[in-house]
Amino acid sequence: MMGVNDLPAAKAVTLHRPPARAEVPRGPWSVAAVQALLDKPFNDLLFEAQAVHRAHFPEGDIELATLLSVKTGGCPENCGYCPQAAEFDTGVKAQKLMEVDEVVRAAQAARDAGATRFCMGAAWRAPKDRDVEKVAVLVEAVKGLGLQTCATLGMLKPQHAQQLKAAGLDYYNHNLDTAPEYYGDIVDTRTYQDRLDTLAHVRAAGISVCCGGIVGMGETPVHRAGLIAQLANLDPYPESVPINSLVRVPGTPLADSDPIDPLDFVRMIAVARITMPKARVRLSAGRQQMGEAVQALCFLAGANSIFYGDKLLVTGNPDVEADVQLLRKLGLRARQTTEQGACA
Ligand code: SAM
Ligand code: DTB
Ligand code: SF4
Repeated sequence: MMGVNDLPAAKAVTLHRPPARAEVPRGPWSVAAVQALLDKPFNDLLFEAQAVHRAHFPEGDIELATLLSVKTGGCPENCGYCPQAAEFDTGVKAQKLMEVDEVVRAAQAARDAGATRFCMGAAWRAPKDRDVEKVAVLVEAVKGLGLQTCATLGMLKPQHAQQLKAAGLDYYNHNLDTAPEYYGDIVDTRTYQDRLDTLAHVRAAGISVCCGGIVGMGETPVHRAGLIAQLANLDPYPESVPINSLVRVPGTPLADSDPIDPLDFVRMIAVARITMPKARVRLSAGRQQMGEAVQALCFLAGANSIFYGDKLLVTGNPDVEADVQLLRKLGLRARQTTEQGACA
C-alpha cells in the first residue's frame, strides 16, 4: 500500500508570484505540452490558471447562458453520449421546431432571471434550407430582447452560416467533443473533419465560435490533452469553450461510463483557461452531479460561464435559486452587459 513516504519529495521552494503575462505559454500546442499542464501538481496548475484568468478578465464575472431545446429528439446521428439520437431508447419524446412566441417567452424569462446569452439547440444532423429560415426568425426575435444569441443546429453549409449571421446570430456552438483519434469510437455517422468544416464556415461568416467537448466518455488522459490541443490550435481559438462532464443517460451507449474524477475535471478547466486565455470557459453539463466545492474549484481554475436554468437541453441542471446562492456564497457576480468584445 502507498504511504506518505511514496509521495514525491517537496521541492526547495522560493515564494511564487503569479507569472507575468509575457510568461504565459503560447500555442501552437502540442498534445505533449497540454498533457504536461494536465499533469502538473494541482495547486501549481490552479495558481497558473488563476493568474492567466486575472490577467484577462475582471475577477468574479460569470456569464449566465440559458439553453432551450427548440427542436427535440429523433436525431438521425448516433453520438454515443446523446439522449436525443433516434436509435437509442432514452424516453426522450421527439418534438418539432417550437413556434416563435414560445421561444420568445422562454428567452424573456431567461433574461428576466439574469441570463445574458440564450442558446437554442436543435437535434438535427444538419438543418435544411427551410429550417435555417425558421431559426433565423427565432434568432432575430431573441436578439430583439437584448440577449446575445447562440444556436447549435448541427452541420452548416456556408450559406446557412451567412443567413444566421444576417439574422443577428452572435455565437454558433459546435463541439469537437473529444480528440480526433477517439472520435470514431463515439460517433460514426459523421467525421471530425465534418465538424471542422462547419466551424470554418461559421468563422468565415463572422459568427463567434463556441466549441468545446465532453469528458467522462471513457477517454484516456492523452485524448483529453488531444481535445484541448485541437481547440487551442484553432486559429483563432474559440471565443467560448464549453467543457461538459458527460451526463450519463440510460439507454445511450455511454450510460455506464466511469465518471471522471472531479479533480481531473477541474484540471481540464484550468488547462482550457491557460491555453485559451481570452475565451469564455464554460463549466457546462454535469453540474448537477458536481456539488458546490467542485464547482468552486472550477471557478478558481478559470471557468467564467455556466448554463443557467433548470434544464440543459433534455436533462436537468441545478435550479436557478441554487445557482444564485452559490454565486453569492463565492462572491461572484453575474455578468451584466451583453456587448461583445475581447472578453465576450
Ligand atoms: N445536434 C447538434 C450537434 O450535435 O451539434 C446540436 C445539439 S447537441 C445536443 C450539442 C452538444 O451537446 C453536443 O455536441 C455535445 O457536446 C453536448 N452533449 C450532448 N449530450 C450530452 C451529454 N449527455 N452530456 C454532456 N454533453 C452532451
Ligand atoms: C454544450 O457544450 N453543452 C450543451 C450545449 N453546448 C448545447 C448541451 C448539453 C447537453 C446535455 C444533455 C442534454 O440535456 O441533452
Ligand atoms: Fe443529434 Fe446532436 Fe445528439 Fe448527435 S449530439 S445525436 S447530432 S442532437
